[in-house]
Amino acid sequence: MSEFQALVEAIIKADIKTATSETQRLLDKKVDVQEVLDKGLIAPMDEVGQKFSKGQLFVPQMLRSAKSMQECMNLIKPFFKEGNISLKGKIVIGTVKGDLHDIGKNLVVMMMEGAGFTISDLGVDISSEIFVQKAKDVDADIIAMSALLSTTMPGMRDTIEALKNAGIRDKVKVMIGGAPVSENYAQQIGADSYAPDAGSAVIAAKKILGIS
Ligand code: B12
Repeated sequence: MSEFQALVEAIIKADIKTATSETQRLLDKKVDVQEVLDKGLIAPMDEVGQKFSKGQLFVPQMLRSAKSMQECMNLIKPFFKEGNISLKGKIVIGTVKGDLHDIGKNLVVMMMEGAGFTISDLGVDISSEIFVQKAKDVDADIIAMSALLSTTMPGMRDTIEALKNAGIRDKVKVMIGGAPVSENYAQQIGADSYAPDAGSAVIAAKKILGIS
């Protein structure tokens, strides 16, 4: 049985107590932190994401798994600062201007964090100027935008225009999502990627950055 099996199962079952005690046990044993992250936390969250995308798991279960993973990440976070572990890329995320829906966006954040991305979550009602400024500040790889209202979707196009005006469109990939958004809309506005749910968002983000 793999050293990470108990942790993997705890994340999938969303058993926070076992997940955190297993993470601590592995850290105390001086198991490589990168391996704890990759094999013990990211791998089961990948599985949870895939099950969610296939409709085999529902929002509350996914939220609980993501919460378990986040608690374990808190134990691992001090090691990030020492530079011993590599994260996948920097994502600036928010819900577009005029839109206050954030449940789906928060799920995307949790899954992205679980996958090892560094996230700057701007929250809701975010203007194109703020998206662009933050992307510059953190040297983002991806701007990810969420919209739940058909009336606020144009904010996504505005942000792409603002990125062009700021001269950084070629440096930052743009990913969009939210119930009224579609692949077709992504193509229309020149976004790099669209994903229909939080599990697929991780796969799409890795794809546009060319990482596995
Ligand atoms: C909860 C909710 C609210 C809550 C929001 C609370 C919160 N903190 O988010 C409150 C009560 C505040 C609210 C307010 C309003 N709402 Co509302 N709301 C909803 C509701 C019921 C659920 C949305 C939700 O959370 N779904 C669950 C999540 C998990 O799904 P999701 O958001 O789609 O996210 C998934 C994917 O889309 C994707 N995804 C999401 N974001 C992103 C981003 C990226 C980058 C990627 C890759 C993927 C991705 O991944 C997520 C996880 O899998 C929907 C109806 C519905 N069934 O969708 C209406 C709905 C979205 N609301 C609607 C409306 C009209 C309003 C109001 C205008 C109502 C009013 N008259 O006051 C206001 C607007 C307020 C504002 N300015 O934003 C309409 C929108 C119609 C439209 N297409 O324009 C809907 C569809 C209801 C309806 N049938 O009329 N709402």
